[in-house]
Amino acid sequence: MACRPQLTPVLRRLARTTSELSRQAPRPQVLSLTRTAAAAGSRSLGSSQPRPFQHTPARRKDGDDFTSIKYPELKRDGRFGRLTLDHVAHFRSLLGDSNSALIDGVANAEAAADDLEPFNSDWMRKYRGHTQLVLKPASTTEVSQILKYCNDNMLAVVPQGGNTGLVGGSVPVFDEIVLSMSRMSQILEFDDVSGTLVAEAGCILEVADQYLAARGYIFPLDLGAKGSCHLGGNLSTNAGGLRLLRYGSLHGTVLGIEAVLPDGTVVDDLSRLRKNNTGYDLKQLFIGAEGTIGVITKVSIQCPQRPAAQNVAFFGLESYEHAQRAFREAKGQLSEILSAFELMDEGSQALVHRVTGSKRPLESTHPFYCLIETSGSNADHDSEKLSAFLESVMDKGIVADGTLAQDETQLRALWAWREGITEALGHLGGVFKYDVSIPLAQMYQLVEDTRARVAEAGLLGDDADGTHPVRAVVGYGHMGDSNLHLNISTRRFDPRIEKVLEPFVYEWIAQRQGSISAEHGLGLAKKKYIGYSRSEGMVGLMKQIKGLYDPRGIMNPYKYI
Ligand code: FAD
Ligand code: 2HG
Ligand code: ZN
Repeated sequence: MACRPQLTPVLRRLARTTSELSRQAPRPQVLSLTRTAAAAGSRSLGSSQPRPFQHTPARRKDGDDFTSIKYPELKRDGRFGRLTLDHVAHFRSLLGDSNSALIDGVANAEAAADDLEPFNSDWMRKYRGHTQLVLKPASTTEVSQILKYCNDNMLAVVPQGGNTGLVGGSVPVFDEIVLSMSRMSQILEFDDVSGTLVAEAGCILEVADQYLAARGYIFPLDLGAKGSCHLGGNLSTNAGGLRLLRYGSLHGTVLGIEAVLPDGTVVDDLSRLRKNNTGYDLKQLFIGAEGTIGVITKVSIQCPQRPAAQNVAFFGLESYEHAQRAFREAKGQLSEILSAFELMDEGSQALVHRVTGSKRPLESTHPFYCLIETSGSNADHDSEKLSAFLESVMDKGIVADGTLAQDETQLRALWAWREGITEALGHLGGVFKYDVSIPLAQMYQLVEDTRARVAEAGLLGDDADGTHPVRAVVGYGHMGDSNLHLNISTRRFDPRIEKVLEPFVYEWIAQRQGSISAEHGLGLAKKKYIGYSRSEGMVGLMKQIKGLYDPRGIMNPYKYI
């Protein structure tokens, strides 16, 4: 992927014409989360090398972080059977005796505890279940046999991909069986004329993208957890990510799926066709179903050609109004080469800086920053367009300061200031996360109103002695998709925080006809708030679909609706 060193002179020229702007030659900075990650004993999601998700090696001895204890209103559904040694023996007969296929805590809970822990705990360490059995099928037939048996015996099941979900959907609440898709990770087919990729659901997103890169193609989804999340998990959450603006939603790019219903029926809809109007488009129901109606086993997806040229610019802006103007200009001037438009507030960038210690991309601080990426096939054409864009937004006083990546390393370093926010926040303590969609004009107002409310309640303070339980209220997200991530970073648990935030945030969104879950899904975290964004009638229809596909209710219970 070529980045255009020629862009630097453009910025230098602009610096001479607009004196108040402190533009500079780009300074390469690579965010290093690894150091702090190791120190905190926490997890690190790389973006360069696909690598398995690093879970806490040792089981936590304390029990008060179990979901069942933190949320006493959740009660185990008595209709579900309890696992017995006979059940485990049956699963061994299906999958074989090897540890790679099955983790058994039924026979000896204590001995298996450390192996089970990564499957019981979510990425944020906010949710923790009590599973005693992890099954790792290696084929669709095995998934089908497992689900049929579970359905017949009323055993509840949680499908699990890379376990990077942010709403507690991928881990059990009580003793549900975890069905891990990690052994179904093969790329099965690629057509280098049409760009159609077919892969098993457990294929890691970054592995698929690297496979495509070697063939001149790109996966039409990219997100910070790409080194760990699975394609099946991506589809099941209908993940949006960093380039939805350019490549659209999975509802458009996914051509087909293979899935297994709870009764073992294989849904054979692995179409490779772009057009297929023969009957209901049933695959769409599985995209965003979060494992509540079946298990996705294979995916067929339309992949675009990998852009030959890519550029990234990082800007500082004086207000949210300026960010909106920059977005309007970017769409108008960069049109078909614009591939990402991301927003970060100063609070979010200050926290990344605090965690990584990396030198910031710009000399001065600003209330807002935008990261713009362009991707195109003609480097000269793209460069010309970006130069004209930069000149214009600076001349109009929309952008206060900016820097451009001059090579791949700098491009990655600039992206890290955006992609690294979630991980940095995770290192600082607890986080209340809201993933919302609101009409653009009002989007950042939610952060300001929430911050004011938390401050008025006397909970917010960036003090060294840690007097206040809330460290910061920050906002960032996919501005190009009107998708805001409101994050409240906390120092410690304090019941007053949640009371101040909820239902305030949800009511605020509902009043503006927004969505309380723009891209992360409902899982356990948002289940009870669905009514703020969906009418009773719509929820009723969803329940009918759930009842039709999963009449015994064994799939990912206690979540979603
Ligand atoms: P899991 O977390 O394992 O599961 C998620 C849900 O899908 C669960 O309900 C699970 O039961 C179900 N599921 C998993 N696999 C299957 C299957 N094969 N069949 C049926 N159900 C299944 N999300 C975004 O949308 N955009 C982002 O930009 C983004 N950035 C992120 C950055 C970081 C650092 C992190 C930690 C997360 C981010 N996420 C983002 C959230 C998360 O990565 C995505 O939701 C991702 O798609 C989840 O994939 P996974 O394989 O980890 O699924
Ligand atoms: C992102 O856009 C992800 O970085 C995660 O969707 C957002 O952590 C979050 O709230
Ligand atoms: Zn996001």
